[in-house]
Amino acid sequence: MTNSWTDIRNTDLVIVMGGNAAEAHPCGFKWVTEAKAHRGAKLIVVDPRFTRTAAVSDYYAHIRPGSDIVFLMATINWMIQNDKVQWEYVKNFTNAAFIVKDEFGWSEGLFSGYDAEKRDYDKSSWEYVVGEDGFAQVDMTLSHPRCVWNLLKEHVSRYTPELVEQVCGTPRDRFLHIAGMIGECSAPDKTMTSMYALGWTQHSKGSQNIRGMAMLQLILGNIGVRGGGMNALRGHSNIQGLTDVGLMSNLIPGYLNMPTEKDSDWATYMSKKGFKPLRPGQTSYWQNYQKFMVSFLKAMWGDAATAGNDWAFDYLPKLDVANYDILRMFEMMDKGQVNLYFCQGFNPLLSFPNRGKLTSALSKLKLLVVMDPLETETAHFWENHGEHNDVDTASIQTEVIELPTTSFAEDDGSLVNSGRWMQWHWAAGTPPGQAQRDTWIMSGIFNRVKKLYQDEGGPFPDAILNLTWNYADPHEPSAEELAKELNGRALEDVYDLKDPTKLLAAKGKQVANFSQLRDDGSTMAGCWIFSGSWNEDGNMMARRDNADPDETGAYLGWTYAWPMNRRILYNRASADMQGKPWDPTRKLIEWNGEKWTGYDVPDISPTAKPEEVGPFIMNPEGTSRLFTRGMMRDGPFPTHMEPFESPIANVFNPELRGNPVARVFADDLAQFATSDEFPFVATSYRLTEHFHYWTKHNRINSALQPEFFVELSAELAAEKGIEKGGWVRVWSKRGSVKAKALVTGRIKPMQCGDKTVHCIGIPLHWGFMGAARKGWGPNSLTPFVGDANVETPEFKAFLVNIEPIKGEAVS
Ligand SMILES: Nc1nc2c(c(=O)[nH]1)N[C@H]1C(S)=C(S)[C@@H](COP(=O)(O)OP(=O)(O)OC[C@H]3O[C@@H](n4cnc5c(=O)[nH]c(N)nc54)[C@H](O)[C@@H]3O)O[C@H]1N2
Ligand SMILES: Nc1nc2c(c(=O)[nH]1)N[C@H]1C(S)=C(S)[C@@H](COP(=O)(O)OP(=O)(O)OC[C@H]3O[C@@H](n4cnc5c(=O)[nH]c(N)nc54)[C@H](O)[C@@H]3O)O[C@H]1N2
Ligand SMILES: [Mo]
Repeated sequence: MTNSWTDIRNTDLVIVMGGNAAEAHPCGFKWVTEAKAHRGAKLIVVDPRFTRTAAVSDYYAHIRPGSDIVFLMATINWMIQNDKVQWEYVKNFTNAAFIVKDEFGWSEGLFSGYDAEKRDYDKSSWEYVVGEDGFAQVDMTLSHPRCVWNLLKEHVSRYTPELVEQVCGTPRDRFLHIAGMIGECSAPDKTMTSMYALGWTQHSKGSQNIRGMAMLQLILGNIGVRGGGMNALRGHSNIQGLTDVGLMSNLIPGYLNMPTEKDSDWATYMSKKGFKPLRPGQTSYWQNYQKFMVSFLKAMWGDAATAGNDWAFDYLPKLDVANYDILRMFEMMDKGQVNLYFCQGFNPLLSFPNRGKLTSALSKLKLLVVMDPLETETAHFWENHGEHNDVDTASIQTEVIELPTTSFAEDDGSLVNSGRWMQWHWAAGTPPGQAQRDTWIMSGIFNRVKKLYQDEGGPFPDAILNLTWNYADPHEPSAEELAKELNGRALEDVYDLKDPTKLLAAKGKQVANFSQLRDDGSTMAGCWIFSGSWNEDGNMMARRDNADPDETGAYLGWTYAWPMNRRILYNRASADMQGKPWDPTRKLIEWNGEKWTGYDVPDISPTAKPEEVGPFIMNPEGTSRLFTRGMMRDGPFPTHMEPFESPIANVFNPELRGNPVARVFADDLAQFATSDEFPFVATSYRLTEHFHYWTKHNRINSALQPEFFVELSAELAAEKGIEKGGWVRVWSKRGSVKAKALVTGRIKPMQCGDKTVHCIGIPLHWGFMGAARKGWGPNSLTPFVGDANVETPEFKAFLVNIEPIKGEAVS
């Protein structure tokens, strides 16, 4: 989230598109209710299904799964056509004025530089014109034909209300009504908030869906302001923390990059992190990259990381592919390239696509270790459960070891919520039976591996033998010790860079925040963005002061929000070029002639003059980006792409299938279907009454939603002779499931041009372990392909067929 849950109460308009907040985030959704009750805010929902969020909305429209880019680009087009643009914001705070290279272009659904064979773009034309002075050229009048604004105008001109009707199946008048409601929020004193989750991410172009809304929010001037923002509703209680501490295979904690094999040494790696400002006087905060990276390496390897050995840079693994995401790992497993799979707090057999392939992959392992408090399907993948897991046990040679762990409720630690609040929690129970904390188990493994290297040697043991491990109990580091390590401390006395007589942090003390981190080896920090969360003032994450002066919803004394306890990112953009709030009634920060003051921690140097320094300090431009340059693999603007399995051809180019740069493994390509055989669009989702695959182990939840079902419209049921409550078979090119039919008015057939599109909804909570009745989920059916940028699987739009199963009783 750019903003916070509590800030949603400050909005005028909520758009829930690509999520179902009332059911999947019911506690957070209360802030929508607050905004409606106390500010008269309105709620728009755009979803293929009439959800319980839709049930309390002011306006609802249905949309064909996987077509949101058309809707969003058409909304931007409508804003431009109807002059619903926050002009001062767009000109000064976005890259609208930047001039783009002549070679950049778009035609027939593709941008310049496409190479069909490599399934990739040469992105060199997706860049600004840079002058001899090293700065990007701009035209503040926005009249230059090659400025971002005019390129955007042309790009979105193809997306008309008629195209929305034809591609999204959303009636034109519904689209226009929504555009009108959104348009009101271009006024500087009106804000809209975007709440989204998997309805947008789980597509092969998921990142571009989100870009589309981010661009719209920038055009309306809604980023960095109270009641605005791009608000990703995170899933698992600590999934925000997972990405923050770098659990993605291509990340190092704090969103630093894992080196690739092209980064043959430290100098080469760092040469790509220069981040020279692209406009005069801009902050370009990533210029501090080296301080964060060296502090991380010092946290990892302490005294063994020295200037002489480039801070032990060589100890880090170097990626030979873009990333080792889960799809790639299972592909490799299936090809027999993986011996041991360590599966911690994860149930991929049910949660990843194409269960047939996953079963085959797990069967090729030598050893599978599962660390989990529950008996998961993944740990029991080899067991025959009749039709619910029909495997040939005797032919599977994988050895499986289950290590029972505690769950988060039996642990101390911190959970980072969607709003980046790091909230400390205390264990609420003692672990049952032989369950042990994850830290105990992992320490045990580390200590044993280290001892093996010590006793027997082996190639390149340095990274393991030199790993810092100074915990009071080396067999079980405490949550406190780990949290302090993430915050970081001074290894030598640290002085003010501008005043070398001023001591900031004495040797051995916790650093106050990341401004005290250094690149000369005098500091360490496990995760620079967490710096400030446990400093010499104590555990800031444990704070529980709910005072809310001026009723802004910021709660600056409640826990700790990274970075720097800032509650709204880019908050300098809440004020105009003179530093005066766009909306005085929703003041956030303000320039008082000398410095920034106000109700949040300024997201800019406190003395940076408003006319000189741009609000988007992480970008070398100082502005936000309507045109992303070469940052996204699939284009600097979002362009419409169909799902890999779609009933409709891409209107711009019928030859294109799915996202033209998404990675597809050869065997999977052969398993993608077309709509002549599989005519119906399926989408998958969760239910309020269950949490993934945990709560089916709980009798109360299992009673609330006892049985696997699929949802379909009354029209499709009539067409297929399916009875309400009757059994149906649903199958895709990859598998088949059996379910009860929920015939509902919540899903309607959609008219896309001359094609009627029927949608089938599939909830995901059933398996073959636990207290609930056995069942399936969507992932026996889903395709094995992910988003081109981040590899989130395409769970939300794929093709199936359906038929009634005759002869069985209707319950
Ligand atoms: N009770 C409960 N709450 C949970 C969870 C749980 O298991 N149970 N899981 C948590 C986790 S990990 C996560 S990630 C979040 C997920 O939170 P959400 O993303 O809100 O949940 P989903 O139910 O997966 O999907 C949301 C909606 O997207 C819609 N949708 C599908 N395709 C499209 C599309 O192409 N366009 C648009 N506009 N909408 C589409 C679906 O119809 C569905 O209503 O929920 C979290 N909260
Ligand atoms: N078709 C389809 N598939 C989907 C989705 C979808 O919308 N559609 N949603 C996707 C999403 S967003 C998600 S997040 C995934 C969820 O997929 P998973 O993460 O695989 O599902 P969970 O059941 O949440 O598994 C988490 C496991 O962690 C265990 N656990 C809990 N606490 C601890 C602990 O402290 N230590 C350890 N070691 N284990 C612990 C739980 O017992 C549980 O077995 O599913 C994905 N799959
Ligand atoms: Mo999730």
